[in-house]
Amino acid sequence: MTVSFEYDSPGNDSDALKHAIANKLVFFIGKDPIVALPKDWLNATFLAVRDRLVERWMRTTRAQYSQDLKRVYYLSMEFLIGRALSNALLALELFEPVKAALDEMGVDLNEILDYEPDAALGNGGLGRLAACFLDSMATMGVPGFAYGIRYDFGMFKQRIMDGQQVEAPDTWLSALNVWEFPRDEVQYVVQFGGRIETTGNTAHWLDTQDVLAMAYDYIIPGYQTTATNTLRLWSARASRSINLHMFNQGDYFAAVEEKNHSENVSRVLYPDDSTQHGKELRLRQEYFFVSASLQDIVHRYLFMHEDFTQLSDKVAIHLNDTHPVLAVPELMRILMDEHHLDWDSAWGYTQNIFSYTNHTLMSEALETWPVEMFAHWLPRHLKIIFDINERFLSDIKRRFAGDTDLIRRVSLVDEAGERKIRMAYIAVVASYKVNGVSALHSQLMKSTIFADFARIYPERFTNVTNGITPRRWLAQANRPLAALIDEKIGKTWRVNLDELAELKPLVENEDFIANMILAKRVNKERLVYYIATHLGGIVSADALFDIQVKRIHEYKRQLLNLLHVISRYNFIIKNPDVAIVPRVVIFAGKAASAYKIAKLLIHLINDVGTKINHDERIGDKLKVVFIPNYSVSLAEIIIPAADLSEQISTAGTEASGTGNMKFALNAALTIGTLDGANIEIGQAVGADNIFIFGNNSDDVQRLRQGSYNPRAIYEADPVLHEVLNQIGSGFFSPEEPERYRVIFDLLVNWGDHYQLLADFADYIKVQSKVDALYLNPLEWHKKALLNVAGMGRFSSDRSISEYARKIWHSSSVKL
Ligand code: 26V
Repeated sequence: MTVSFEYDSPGNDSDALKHAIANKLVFFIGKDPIVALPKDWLNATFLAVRDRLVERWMRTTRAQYSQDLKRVYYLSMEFLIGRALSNALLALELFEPVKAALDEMGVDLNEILDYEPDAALGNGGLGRLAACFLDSMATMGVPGFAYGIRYDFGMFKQRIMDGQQVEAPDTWLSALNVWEFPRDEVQYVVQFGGRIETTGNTAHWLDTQDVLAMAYDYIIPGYQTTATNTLRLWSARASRSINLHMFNQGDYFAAVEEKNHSENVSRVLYPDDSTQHGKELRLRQEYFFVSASLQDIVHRYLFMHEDFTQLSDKVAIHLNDTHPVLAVPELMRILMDEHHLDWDSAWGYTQNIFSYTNHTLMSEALETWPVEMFAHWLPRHLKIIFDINERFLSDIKRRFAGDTDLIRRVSLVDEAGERKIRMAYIAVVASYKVNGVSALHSQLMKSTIFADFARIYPERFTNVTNGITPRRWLAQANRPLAALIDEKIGKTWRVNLDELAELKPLVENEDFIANMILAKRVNKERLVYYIATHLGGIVSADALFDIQVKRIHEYKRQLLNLLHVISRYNFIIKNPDVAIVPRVVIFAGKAASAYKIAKLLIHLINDVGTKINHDERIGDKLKVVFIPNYSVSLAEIIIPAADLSEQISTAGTEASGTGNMKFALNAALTIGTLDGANIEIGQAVGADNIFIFGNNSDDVQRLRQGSYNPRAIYEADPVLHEVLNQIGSGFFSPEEPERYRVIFDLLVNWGDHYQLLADFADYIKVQSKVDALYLNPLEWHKKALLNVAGMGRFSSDRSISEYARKIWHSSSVKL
C-alpha cells in the first residue's frame, strides 16, 4: 500500500502571514482578537514564524541523515540565547512582511517583540559564546547538534534596591513557551548513587536512584539558508518506577516529595560563583545532562550504523569548558558496560571523539570534585576515572622516567589534603584537541595551568579566537548602522564579515562619517529613552557615552573605572570654569549572589552615582548610571549606543572577552589593556584606533612575583590618594562611613591583587587622550569607522570555520 502524506508549505507574503497569525491566535491560543493581549499576539506570531522554520528543519535533518555526515555535538551547561523571535525574523527575512501583516491587524510588531522573555540559560561570556556559535553553525551548514539543560529558572533577575543588588528568580517558563517542541517520547533514565557489582569483565551498576531526562527541542535557524540545527535541552522528570512503587504502598505524599526532589536537578542555573563550592546538586546536574546527551548520541549513531567501528568518523563531541567532562567516563561506561566493548577499543574511540575549550585561567574557577562526594553519586564513573588515571600515569612514568614530581602534578586526582578529581585534567587527557579562546590566553594556558600537559602532548594544544554573530550584534541590534553599511557595500557582510574592510576608503568621505554620527545619535537617543523610562534619570545624548557592561568581577576592574570617575568628579569640583568633555558613564552587570566584594562594588557604583548625579556643581558634565538586570536583550540596546568601550581587565586575566568585539563592531572606540582578544582587536583595527594602557601580562606576572607595592603608589599620587581616601572614609556613604573600608584595604593594604593602582596613572592619562579626541568628532568617527571595518575576523563564522577545519574535521550539509 502506498501512503499519502501532504502538507501545505506556508507562504511568506504578508497576506499569507496575516492569515497564519490570525489562525494561530484563534485556533491555538484560543483568543478573540478584540480581547487578545500583546503576549497573545506575540505567541500567535511566534507560532506562525515557527511554521516557516519547521520545513527547513526537517529538510536539514533528513539531509544530515542521508549524507551520513559527521555530526558535531556541542555540550554546554550554558546557552545565553536571549530572544528568539526577532532573530528568526531576521534569519527568514520576514521582518517587513510580518510587520505589515500585523500592522493591518492593528498590532505593532516592535511592541510585541518586547514581551518575549530572554532565554537566559547562562551566566556570561561562556554561555553567550555558545549561543553565537549555534547561530554560526546553522548559518554555515555545520551539522551541529547542541545539548544543554532546560533550567526552570535561568539567570536570576537583578533589581537594585537602596543601591544594592537584590536577586529574584527568572520565571521565563511561567508563560506559554511556544518556541520549544516537548518530546515526551525522548526520555532517558539517568542513574545516581547505588553500588557496583562485577561479573567477569562486566560491571553492573545497581540499586541506583533514577531520574528521567526528557528532551525539549529548539530550532536554531541559519541566516538566509535552509540549513537549521537543533538545540536539545533536558528537563528532569521523576522516574516512574520510584513513584509507582511508593504509590502502590499508598504513600502518596512521600511519592510526590520524591518526585519534586528528582526534578530539582534541572531546576536552576548555577550562578558563576567564581569560587568552587563543590555543590552536590551541581555535580548531579552535570551528570544528568551529560548522561542523557551521550545516550542520545549513541542511540542516534546506532540508528544508522551496525557497530562502533565508524564512531569517531561520525561523531565529534565538543566540551564547552569542563562542565560536561563527565561525558568522557560516561561514553566509556556506555561502550563497555552496555555494549561490551573492551577497554582498549572503548578508550580508542573516546580519545578520537572529544575536544575541549578552556575559558578561564582563574584557578578558583577550575572544577574539582571531592572523591568522596563523587564516589557517592557516581561510583562507576569514579572507577573508570581511576582506571584512566592508572593507565595515563604509567605511560607518563615510562616517558618521563625519573621525574617523580610530574606524576603528582598531572595526576587526575589531587592527593594533597582532601582528595579531589581534577576535571580539566580529564578533559586534556581524553581530548585530541584542547583550545584557548584568544592568542594570549592560549599561550598562557600552555605556560601556566597546563604547562606539564603542553610538554606531554604538545600537538594537542591550539587556539581558536572567539567571535560574535554579526546577525544579532550588528544587523539586528544596530539597524541604523547596518542600513548605512548596506548602502555602501551591499548586504552580504552578514555572512562574510571580512567584506567590512571595503568600508576603509570611506574614511575620506565626510558625508559617510556624518551619517555614522547620525546613526550613533539615534542609538544613543534610544538608550536615553530606555534610561528615562526605566530608571527615571535624564541623560544627554550630547555627552560621551562611556560604557562598561559585563559580569561584576574584581579581575574585570569596574573599580578602576570608578576610580577614574571619582577623580573626574574631583577635578570638576576644583576647576568649575574649565571646559571638560561631558560624559555619561554607564555600568551594567550582575554579581554572583555569594560574591560579597562584587556586590559591594555595585553598591559603591550606585552610591557614587547618587552623589555625583545630585551635585548641582556637576550638572551635565558627568553622570553615572547603573542599569539594572543586564541581559542579552539589554545588551542589544546598550552596546550600539557606546562611544567608548571599557575593556580594562588586569592583563592575563580575561581569557578573551566578546563584549569588546560587540562594541568595536558597533562603532565604539575601545579603552583597554593588552589582555585577551583586545590584543588581536588592536592588531586588526590598527594601534592608532584603540586606546591601550597599562601593564602587559608579563609586567603583571613580574609584579606578582614580589616587587609590587600598592601603598607606595597610593602615597605618591595625590589624585589617587584623594580618591581612595574618599572611598575609605565614607565620603560616598556618610550614613555608614565604614561601608567601603574593605575596598580601600584591598587596594592599599592587602596587596591589590588585580593591580589597579599599578595601572591607574596610565589609565587616567589615556582617558584624557579620549577626551581630546572626542572634541574632534570627525577624527573620532573616522577611527570608529576603522574599527567597524577591521572587525571581519571577529565573526563567529570565522571561529566556527576554524573549529570545523582544525578540530572537528566536519563538512557542511548539502541542501
Ligand atoms: C564557572 C562556574 C563554576 C561553578 C558554577 C557555575 C560556573 C559557571 C561558569 C564558570 C566559568 C566561566 C568561565 C567564563 O565564562 N569564561 C569566559 O568565557 C568567554 C568565552 O570564551 C570569554 O570571552 C571570557 O573572557 C571568559 O571570562
